[in-house]
Amino acid sequence: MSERNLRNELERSCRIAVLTHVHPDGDALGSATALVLGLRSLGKEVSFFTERPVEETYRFFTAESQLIETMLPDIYDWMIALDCGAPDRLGAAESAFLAHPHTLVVDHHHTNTGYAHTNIIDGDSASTAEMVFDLLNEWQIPITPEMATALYVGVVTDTGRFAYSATTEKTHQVAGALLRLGADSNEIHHRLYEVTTLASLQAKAEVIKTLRFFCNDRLAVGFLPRSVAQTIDVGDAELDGMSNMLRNLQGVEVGAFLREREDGAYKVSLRSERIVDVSAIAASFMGGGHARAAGYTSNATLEETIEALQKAVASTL
Ligand SMILES: [Mn+2]
Repeated sequence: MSERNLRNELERSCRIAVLTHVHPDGDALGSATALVLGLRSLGKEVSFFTERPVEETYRFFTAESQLIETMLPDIYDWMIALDCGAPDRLGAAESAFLAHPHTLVVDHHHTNTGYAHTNIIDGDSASTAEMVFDLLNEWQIPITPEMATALYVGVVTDTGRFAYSATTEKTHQVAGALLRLGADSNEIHHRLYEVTTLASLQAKAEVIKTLRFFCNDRLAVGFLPRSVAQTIDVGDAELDGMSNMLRNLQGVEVGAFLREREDGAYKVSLRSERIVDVSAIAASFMGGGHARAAGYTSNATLEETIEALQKAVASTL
């Protein structure tokens, strides 16, 4: 379906559900917020669903979200998934999405196989927010300052502040257009990168205590136990920069941050400097992501998880 026909289809629909991946990041929430507000400006009844309440860090720009438990898939004419590389990343909404007759995916994960009826996938795009920016323009939906702010958050977070290799000339052009449309980059940077919490600082201290090196010190692994996370009450968004912090150590190629989840499994977040394709490593453990930033979940023990990771990284160095 062409993007214009798609707009006509959406134009004819009344109720639209917008979804994104579990543990939504800045790009997921930014692109979803802009699309939700844009479709609402067309008079559509648009609901935005997340599995858990949006984290404090991101609340300054997000549209109000509802929890997936309240979702009644039958009442929606369309279901749209943004920034979600695979259907299982939709969490509790996966089966409803796959069963729905009118679904759209907009995503930039190059591992996305196109699990919706209509798929707009661009593995070269630095963020889903850039793609939503293009779609809103294509559909001639005006971008308000609120929407520009949300999209700018998506662009700036998914490019690591315009630093990752996926950042292109176009990324900067989109960012420039968003500033012109009312995004306040100083305020956004302040909210995202300067304001920190005591919990985040304490989590860093804990992770530094666990730090271990492998592969001739090219792999740095840090770990946060569940008991500690609970004690300091730290959220996912507050742990966002942890694998970057490890990767940024001099001489380190891969930074790996392991967080013990409530169910005892380990969420492994990987960042690489410039050689190792961490999306390939994540994919070998049923995860996904990008060449420089990827992740997966491990159900093995901590030591088994680290050993398997160490072997996978060693084979690519
Ligand atoms: Mn993204």
